[in-house]
Amino acid sequence: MTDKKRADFDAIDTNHDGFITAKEFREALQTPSGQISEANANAFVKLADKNGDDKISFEEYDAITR
Ligand SMILES: [Ca+2]
Ligand SMILES: [Ca+2]
Repeated sequence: MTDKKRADFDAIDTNHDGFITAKEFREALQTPSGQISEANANAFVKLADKNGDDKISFEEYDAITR
C-alpha cells in the first residue's frame, strides 16, 4: 500500500465516503475525447468488488491495482 495509491483512490472517491462507485469511477475517467461507457465502469466495479456491495473499498482497489 502506497501513499500514491491512496491519493489515486481519494481522487476517484469524490464524495470521500471511502468507497468508489461505478458513477464516481466513470466521472474520474472522463477525458476530452469522452468518457468510458457505463457498461465498462460497471464491469470494472464488478471485477474489483469482492464482497458484493457494488462499491470498491480501498482494500479492493489495492488488490486489483497492485
Ligand atoms: Ca464515494
Ligand atoms: Ca466492495
